[in-house]
Amino acid sequence: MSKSIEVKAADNIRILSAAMVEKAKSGHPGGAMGGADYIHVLYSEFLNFDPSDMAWNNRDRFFLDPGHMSPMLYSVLALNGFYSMDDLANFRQWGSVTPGHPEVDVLRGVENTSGPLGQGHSMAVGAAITERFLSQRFGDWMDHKIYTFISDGGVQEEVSQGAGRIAGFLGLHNLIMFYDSNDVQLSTPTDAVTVEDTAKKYEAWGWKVVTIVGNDQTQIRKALKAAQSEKEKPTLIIGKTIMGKGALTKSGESFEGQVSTHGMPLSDAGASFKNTIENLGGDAENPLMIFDEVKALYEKRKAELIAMAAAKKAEQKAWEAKNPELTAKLNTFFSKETPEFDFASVQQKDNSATRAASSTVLADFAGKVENMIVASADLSNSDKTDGFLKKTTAFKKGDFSGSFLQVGVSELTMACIVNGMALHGGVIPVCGTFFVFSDYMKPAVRLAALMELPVKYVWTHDAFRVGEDGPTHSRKHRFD
Ligand SMILES: Cc1ncc(C[n+]2csc(CCOP(=O)(O)OP(=O)(O)O)c2C)c(N)n1
Ligand SMILES: [Mg+2]
Repeated sequence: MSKSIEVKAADNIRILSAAMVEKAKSGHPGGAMGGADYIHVLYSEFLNFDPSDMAWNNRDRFFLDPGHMSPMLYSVLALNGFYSMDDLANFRQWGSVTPGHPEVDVLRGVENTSGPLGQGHSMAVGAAITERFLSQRFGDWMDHKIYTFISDGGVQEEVSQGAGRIAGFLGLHNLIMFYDSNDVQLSTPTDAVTVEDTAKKYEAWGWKVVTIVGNDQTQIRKALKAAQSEKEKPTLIIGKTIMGKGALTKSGESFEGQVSTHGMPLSDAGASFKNTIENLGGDAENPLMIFDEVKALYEKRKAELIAMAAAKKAEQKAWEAKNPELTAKLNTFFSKETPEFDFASVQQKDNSATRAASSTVLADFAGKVENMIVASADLSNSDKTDGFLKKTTAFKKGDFSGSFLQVGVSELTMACIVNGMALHGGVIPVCGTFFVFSDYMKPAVRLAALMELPVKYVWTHDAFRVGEDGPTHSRKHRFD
């Protein structure tokens, strides 16, 4: 039986992924090969963006969590024309546009820097909140979806607990997460470390969960369609995928599902690169190529996407004509400019504590800096972000009219969420907690710095004198 064009496209992604890693003599082929079917269906049928205007504000976003699966992302973006075969050949090389783990590059379709597991999908939660915030203010003509891709590592990372809880609590039905569940991780099969029923866990948090064969494109398509029309809950599509799909040994036996293909070239892992590429329909001598039919399929999709975006932009123009004031506001929101603000007009009391002074400023921002979102990890009345909260309301399911996010006690989640808000754009995210708990946020603060995100941190209780509460307050106990 001849292969369908759909399978051929996914095989093309597998071939490119395996070949990039082989050429670089390092990287992660196995996961990328397993996730190829999903990523192909998503990009060729579901993800809305404008290939002629990649920074279009109303595009759907795709947030990758397992950055080690970068070959999969670069490959599908190469099918879309954003990376050349030379770019793929330079994978992981100094100065190349294809670093080992993706670094935010919106114009090429990379929405977030990823690698530290768990952060990518948590950023997606922040982007999904932002989409709801903006849609509520400007109208559903600007609705779009936030897709994210998680793997076993991201599900195991503790931050997924906070991200999953918040997304379920807020009923982020615009969030669609694919879990590449291949039962293999870096050192072992997953059953060496967990007996968790992940579907039940996400259901308990208020998600809609569907489990499918993650290499079956018909099932992927069906699950994505259902997720797109979901109106109440975020969707988790658990795709049971095959690590290293298509991999063969020297003697032509299957080399699928092997832990060794997680993080080294196929030939080092124990497979035959030549046999694998040939099995997938490629040319082992010249594997970095795109099949003509696949090229044609993506070119056709490109034309459709440009036409769909043009229709959406026309709709926006019509809305703008009817809503000049809102249009001006929308433009300010996305301008990345700090709104005019007269700091001299802020009235501070003499000798007030810095957190009280901060609260006064935040209270003055409320209502004036309309795209500011303030979050706190269950400390709003202590870190004094409540100065802002008192003038607005906290987000709840179906109601994003306020501007405050009560994150609960989950500082790392909060820091990832505000990163996702900043990446989405249109809002100015601020988050607060005690200075001493900034340690819990550090991995996301680091990524914010790497991505140069304009996120604001309100860290309070950093004085030596607030010692009565010992380890939860004093900076003294942090540096001792
Ligand atoms: C926070 C963090 N800890 C550890 C790692 C190192 N690491 C990279 S991938 C991985 C596990 C991979 O398992 P999975 O996510 O299932 O990917 P697959 O093996 O299926 O490709 C680990 C531990 C990391 N990238 N981030
Ligand atoms: Mg895995």
